[in-house]
Amino acid sequence: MNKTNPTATCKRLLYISFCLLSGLSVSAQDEAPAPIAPLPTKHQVAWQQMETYAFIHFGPNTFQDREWGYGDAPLDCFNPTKLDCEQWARTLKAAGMNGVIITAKHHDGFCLWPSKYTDYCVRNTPWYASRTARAGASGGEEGMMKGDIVGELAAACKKYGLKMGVYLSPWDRHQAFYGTPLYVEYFYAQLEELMTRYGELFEVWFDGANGGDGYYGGAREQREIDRRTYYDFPRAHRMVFKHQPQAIIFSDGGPGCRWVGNEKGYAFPTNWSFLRINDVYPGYAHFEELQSGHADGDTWVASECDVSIRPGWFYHESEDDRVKTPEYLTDLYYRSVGHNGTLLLNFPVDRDGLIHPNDSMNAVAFHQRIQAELKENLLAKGATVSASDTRGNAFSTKALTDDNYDTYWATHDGITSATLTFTFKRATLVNRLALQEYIPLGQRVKAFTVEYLDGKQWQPLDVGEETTTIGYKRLLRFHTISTKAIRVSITEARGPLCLNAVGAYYAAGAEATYKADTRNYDQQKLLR
Ligand code: FUL
Repeated sequence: MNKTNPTATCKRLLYISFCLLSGLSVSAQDEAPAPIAPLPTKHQVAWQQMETYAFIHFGPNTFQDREWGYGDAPLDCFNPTKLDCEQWARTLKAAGMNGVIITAKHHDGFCLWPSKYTDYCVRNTPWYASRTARAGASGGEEGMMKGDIVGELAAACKKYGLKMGVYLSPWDRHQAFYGTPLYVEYFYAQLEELMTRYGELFEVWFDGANGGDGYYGGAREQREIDRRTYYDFPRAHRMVFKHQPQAIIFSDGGPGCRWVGNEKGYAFPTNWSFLRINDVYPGYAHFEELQSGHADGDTWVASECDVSIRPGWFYHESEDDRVKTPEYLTDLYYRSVGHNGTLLLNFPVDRDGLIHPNDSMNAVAFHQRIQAELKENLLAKGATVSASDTRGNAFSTKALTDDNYDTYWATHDGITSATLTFTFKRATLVNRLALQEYIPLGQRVKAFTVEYLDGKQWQPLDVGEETTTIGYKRLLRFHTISTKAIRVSITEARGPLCLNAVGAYYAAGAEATYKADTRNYDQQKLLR
């Protein structure tokens, strides 16, 4: 039983008539489909392929039980006696994280590296004194790293194969000159230190929280700046790209990747990797738009879903028993990576300077669970695929299950809807599906449906959320079905279709965990 999608068939017939009338031959197209703008850079594609990476929030707040330090914490509070960046790196690796971004400077202005430009940094803490005494004055690489937490993390990342990124808060509640032109120069001097000292960085984070009350060298007052102009962000972008051309710059509106509009770790199921770039600025208030992107956007700025493994970004002992469970984190994975975003999972390093065992236990169990749920693509061995349209041999349906990112199935020019039918050798249990568009050629799919063969009848598959965009990756969960065939129909797209992967999985013991209108998912409770 292999019905084809009537709309796709119609379009194909129209296309054939057009070719006959215009004297063109109806041949297989061997050349690749033309890209459809906006397009990602190769660095944006590589960044999206990382899928999951970690955040580390650490600083005086950790010792003062604060989330937003006022900028007045005494330097002697900072003494993580067991600090071990290799423990972080090992833990993050085991939790499936492919990189880590550290709060080199948070809003309190304290620097985790010994900055030339301020005394308000690790250099003047008890930790530094004991660290450097232990390390000795050996010079060389060890000498460069000693007493430098950003440096120690960079070395640990290198050792354990993680990419590294930095968070440099534009807002600084410590410096007396915050709000004046001098602070902007200070900000750039620090940015240059970070861009030049620690090797290759995959991401640079500029937070949207900017200006307000603070210590400001003892003034203890309110200071407002114009978020759109004060920092001259285009200058920051130039500086980053000069030293770190591959780095993805995060902010509310990119340019590398965008905030997803909530701090809860998920994107909406409809999620375009585009923004109308001139409409979005630091502190952009239309959170809802960031969660879905702009369908008519002119620039590629994919979404990053940030969330902490605990309620707070920084460590609080009172939250030791409020660490997100492996089940919760798994749910977030499907709503972030599976909704065309990346997952940036925060680990609040504790007062010893370590990732707390409750956090590492749950994070590692989360990773193992994802690996188990999506272990075996049942379409790769046990199924045949037929497509209502295929561009040419170079773009055959084989590409969908060959595990090669750069091969893809494509349709002819003019064909923007098509049906893929996967037929199993025998009835098979399935409860997860994965779809991927070949994003180097753009994000195209606007709507699709999924059906399964129930006896002799095609039934719609209830995946509990709208089936609209796909993008880099779309993951679908549903109650376990036993079926002989699955049919994916792309019903609307911005151009010919280019899909590089389709997967069907059976997550044993993990029934679909939700069935809700995700548009209402905690929307009322957005932080910020
Ligand atoms: C926010 C900050 O204000 C929080 O403290 C945290 O760093 C989070 C990741 O971004 O905007």
